[in-house]
Amino acid sequence: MAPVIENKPTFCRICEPLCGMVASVEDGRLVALRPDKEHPLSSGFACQKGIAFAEVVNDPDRVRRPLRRGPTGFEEVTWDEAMDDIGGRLSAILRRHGSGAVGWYMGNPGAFSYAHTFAALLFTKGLGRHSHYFTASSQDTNSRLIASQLLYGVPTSVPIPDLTRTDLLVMMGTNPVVSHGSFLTAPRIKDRMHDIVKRGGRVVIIDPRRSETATAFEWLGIVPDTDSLLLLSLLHVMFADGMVDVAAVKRQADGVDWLRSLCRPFTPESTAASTGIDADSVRALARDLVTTPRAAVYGRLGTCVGTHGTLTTYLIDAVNLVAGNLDVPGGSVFSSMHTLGARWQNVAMGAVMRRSYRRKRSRISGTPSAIGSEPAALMAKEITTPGERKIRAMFVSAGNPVLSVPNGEELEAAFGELELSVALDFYVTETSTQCDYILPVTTMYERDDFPYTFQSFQATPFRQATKAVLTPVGEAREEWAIVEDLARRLARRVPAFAAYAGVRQVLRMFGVDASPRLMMDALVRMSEGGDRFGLRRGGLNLRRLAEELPHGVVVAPHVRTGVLRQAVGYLSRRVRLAHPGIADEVDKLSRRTVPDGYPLRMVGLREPRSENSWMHNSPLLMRGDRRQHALMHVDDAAERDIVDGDEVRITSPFGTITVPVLTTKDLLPGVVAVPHGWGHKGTGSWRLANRAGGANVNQLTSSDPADVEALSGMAWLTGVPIRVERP
Ligand SMILES: Nc1nc2c(c(=O)[nH]1)N[C@H]1C(S)=C(S)[C@@H](COP(=O)(O)OP(=O)(O)OC[C@H]3O[C@@H](n4cnc5c(=O)[nH]c(N)nc54)[C@H](O)[C@@H]3O)O[C@H]1N2
Ligand SMILES: Nc1nc2c(c(=O)[nH]1)N[C@H]1C(S)=C(S)[C@@H](COP(=O)(O)OP(=O)(O)OC[C@H]3O[C@@H](n4cnc5c(=O)[nH]c(N)nc54)[C@H](O)[C@@H]3O)O[C@H]1N2
Ligand code: SF4
Ligand SMILES: [Mo]
Repeated sequence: MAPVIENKPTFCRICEPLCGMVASVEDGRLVALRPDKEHPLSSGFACQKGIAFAEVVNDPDRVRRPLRRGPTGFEEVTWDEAMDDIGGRLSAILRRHGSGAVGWYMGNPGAFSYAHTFAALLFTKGLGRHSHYFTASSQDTNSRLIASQLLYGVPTSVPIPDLTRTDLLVMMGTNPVVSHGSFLTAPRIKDRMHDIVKRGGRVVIIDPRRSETATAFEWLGIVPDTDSLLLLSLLHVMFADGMVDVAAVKRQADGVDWLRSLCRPFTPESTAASTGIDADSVRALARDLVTTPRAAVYGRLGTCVGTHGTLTTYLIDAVNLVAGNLDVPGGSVFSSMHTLGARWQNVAMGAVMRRSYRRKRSRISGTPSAIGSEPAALMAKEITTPGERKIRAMFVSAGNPVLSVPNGEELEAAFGELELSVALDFYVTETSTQCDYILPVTTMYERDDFPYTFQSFQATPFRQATKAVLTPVGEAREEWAIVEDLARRLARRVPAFAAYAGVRQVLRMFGVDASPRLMMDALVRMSEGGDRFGLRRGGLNLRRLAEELPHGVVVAPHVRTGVLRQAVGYLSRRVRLAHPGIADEVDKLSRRTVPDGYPLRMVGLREPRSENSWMHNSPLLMRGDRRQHALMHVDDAAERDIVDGDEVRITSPFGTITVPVLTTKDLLPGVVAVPHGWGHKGTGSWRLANRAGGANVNQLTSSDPADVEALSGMAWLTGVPIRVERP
């Protein structure tokens, strides 16, 4: 009998466009993945990583059964043995030291699973209010979220460019041709950007490197970590040259005069030497942003991970506001699910978040907690520093912080001090190899999903949900199920969990499974296009999405505008511009110094065939004997007698690495670009990744509390001072 192959529509959850995919499945097992031609937005596009994911699902190096570390390495154990021991040891730690002794780090892929996100958060917070919660956001998004919290009163109100309607798109610190967009869910983003040019508009890329995106559009080179100066000078010009419709801006925002005096000293002539962008270009850009009716500035990773990420992000939004481009068609807009009562949810959530921001501080640096999480750059010190709330038990799910946070070696060593460490992952990575247990988890195609995290960043309002399209590989379990199991085991010993387990038990007796899935269903039903629990015939719910609309559905042609008053969590319903913390950051700009002996600046670099640290074990992605390379300007190389392919030593005030270098003219002189996510050193089980090796660029970044960004706890990952030598 011929094998029966089913083709199941679903979507990719490696990165943010969430491209439509068709999984060919035989007997519950994945045979192949191909792009979904019937997906309304990605319409037949998927990148190499999306296709290669079949190799991750079926990877022979994948962890299939729970692993426990023994004297001679990892050994397989049963789920029951693993969970029993973890539950017992965790309860003992909790009894002795309280919830402050427990930490959880959730990495980037966690954000792509609603159930995982809820599980990690509820579990950690459920332990008690002293527990530690870290996410990859402090290397990624916290500065963006805190800028939103300051401006709009609520961290989750994040404006995005109105991609499908704008005529001037200024993109700072982002390379969407390679990254496919971030804080901006837009399948086929490159095509959408070309559309702007086709309709007579412009796309301007502000970046120290003539990136793949800058090559395809207009490039304005900027010295790393100076974007806030450029933005202050743009604001200066707009105000000083009388371009601003002050009355209109004052209808949207409080503190306009405060902002005007904040940017007064920053003439474009005074910032040019630092930014490398001359005064005439600044004036022209300011004028274009004001006079083009549909214009937007957008910033992403490169503007989030500098020394003043929150300030830079705040200023991007301030430029959009002052230029008259906030919350208008083609400008910087708030995409939202438009859930019933969203306005009051924003007020309530904003109040809770702002309160925790004021009150909860890192015990190491005093940095305020950003959306309930602590700086991951300080995780090692949270483990090694004695005193109350010293971490003794650590969970890591969907993260590889030994490679992704500053000073991986420090963190690696710190893991050795833990009394209990548990990884939820499907690989033995540089991080999970340090743990006492590795619990095998399902990949995205082995679980149902609704991409909750990304609903508010959609350039075209869209909904898609999927069922699991495969049966779990080996004994893999979902994170939510693992946390549930652990919570049940703790319930007997930890009061918070007893209450939690009890409530769920009672609900179950009434036939209600109070799972994250139920919450997602309620969200879909109460949001734009939803069925309002039956009140709106033909409306959406989670089951209908997954079963009847498997390719997804566009719920509105464009992002709604004129919604600022709903997006703002302050009772004033207006943007709040005046903040002492922002003034402090501006103050610090003039006091920045660079230590002697580090004449160059390091920036990051994402590659089309990598996803942070975790896709280097796919033969398809690693073909051609791929290796990590740093990029350096030809003139800087020549000055140091360095030629293409040379191994060079890169030294920052914080560490040293050795990498091969490629020379290029597509960089500002003085800038060196180094990809992150490499540095596989044979401790993990991923054989191909180990062979490719590379260097961990985060040995060059700082885990010193003084280098953690003051307002949001962000790691400092760009513009790091370095020198480069032939070893
Ligand atoms: N192929 C691939 N795609 C990915 C990922 C991946 O690893 N590989 N990772 C995913 C993740 S986790 C994320 S968060 C997104 C990120 O996606 P993006 O936000 O697009 O980030 P990057 O691709 O890192 O591009 C950042 C750009 O900022 C520039 N830059 C560096 N410093 C500065 C600066 O000081 N000022 C300015 N103006 N520019 C600067 C860099 O040169 C670089 O071109 O990508 C996602 N997509
Ligand atoms: N120098 C420098 N450092 C950076 C960056 C940079 O640009 N420069 N970028 C930063 C950014 S934007 C980010 S987001 C972080 C990422 O930081 P992390 O999230 O800590 O690191 P990843 O490499 O993404 O590791 C993801 C891990 O999750 C596992 N995994 C994949 N899918 C699943 C799943 O469904 N469930 C579970 N449980 N595990 C899964 C993978 O096997 C892998 O071990 O790194 C940051 N670090
Ligand atoms: S662009 Fe991102 S979401 Fe789309 S197929 Fe590639 S990895 Fe998957
Ligand atoms: Mo990220």
